[in-house]
Amino acid sequence: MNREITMPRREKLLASLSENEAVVIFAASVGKLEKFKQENNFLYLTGLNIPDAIYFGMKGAKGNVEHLFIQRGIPEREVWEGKMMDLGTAAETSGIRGMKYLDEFEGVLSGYCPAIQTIHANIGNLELSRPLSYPMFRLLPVRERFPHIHIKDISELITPLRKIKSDWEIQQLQRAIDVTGKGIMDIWETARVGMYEYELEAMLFYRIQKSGLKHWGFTPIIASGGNAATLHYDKNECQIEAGQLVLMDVGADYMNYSADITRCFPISGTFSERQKQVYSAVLKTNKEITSMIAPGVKLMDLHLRSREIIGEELVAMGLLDNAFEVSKYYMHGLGHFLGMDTHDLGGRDAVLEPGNVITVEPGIYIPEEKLGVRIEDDVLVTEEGYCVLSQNIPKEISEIEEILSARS
Ligand SMILES: [Mn+2]
Repeated sequence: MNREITMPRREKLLASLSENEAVVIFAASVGKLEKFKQENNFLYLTGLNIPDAIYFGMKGAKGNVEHLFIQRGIPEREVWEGKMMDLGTAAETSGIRGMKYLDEFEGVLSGYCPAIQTIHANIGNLELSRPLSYPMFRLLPVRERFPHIHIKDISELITPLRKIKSDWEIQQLQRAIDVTGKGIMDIWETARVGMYEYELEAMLFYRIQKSGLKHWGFTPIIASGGNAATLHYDKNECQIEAGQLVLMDVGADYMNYSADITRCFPISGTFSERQKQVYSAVLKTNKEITSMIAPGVKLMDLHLRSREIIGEELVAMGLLDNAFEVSKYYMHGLGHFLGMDTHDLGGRDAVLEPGNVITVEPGIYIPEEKLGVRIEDDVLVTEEGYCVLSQNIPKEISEIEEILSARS
């Protein structure tokens, strides 16, 4: 991600500030022996995959000011962590002129503070039951010494930007989706009765990495039989038994853009009559809701309509007397915004706009029958309506059974 991509984003962000408002975005830190994953707002605005840096932007009386604070390359530390990025490379990649070192942050920020009214930072939601985020912790001295400054979470400012995806962003997301889809289809050809859920997880991750993508977008769910009725089942520890339907809710990450796909398949090769019935009801909902997607449509209306359809289907199947009780077997929302965060910025009250990407993921979960079905696609809202980015990943019963029948 270079400066041609990130500079216009920062220009838009700073343009949305009032005079004497500032933005402070903290990069992710390196966890001990953990894989580094950049903070998404920082990456979105700077394109830099370096830990512990800080971006500062401000709309001042004399125009915009920008600084980027990065770590000094300390030889003793570089022995362990590798070469640090130097100021010149960071400036070249990001297009930020006011480069500084991290140990200058407090001093530089103090100089601007008397003029600043509001700081928008990636502090997250302040909850009494949870520890302060690292960005809030770093900004506490500001609140103490400059009590006139309001410190607000950045999401209000950055959501309108991040929820409209550029063509470049769609390309990254499409890559993540295609690799995920190919992995899912490979699993259909490889999975056998008696394998463990974690074996499928390992095989899928191997294929994702072999395709050049390094991370999962989120913890994968591989749920056989009744495990699929636990919505966020992520233990992936059970042995898959003959006759079970296996639900895989998975997504590879590419350039911090995350796919989010759910497919279900019968481990024995064919759907039972009951599995077919429930699967068909979910598939019908998935398709009808997708066809409603267009600019101006409310995400909430898609959700409500999905409840109506599934409610009717559940009554027809004899599972409910009254469609209003749909929550008994369909207890989650229809979908969410998708992007750098798997549950991306956007919110449930959103009205769809061209450039939004959302998931469509209706489901039916029947614990007493040890059965759970969800079919999840990733859908781009276009000027004309919609484009299903995951359309190449089969979801028809006949298509899935055909792929499974090719197993030896
Ligand atoms: Mn999802």
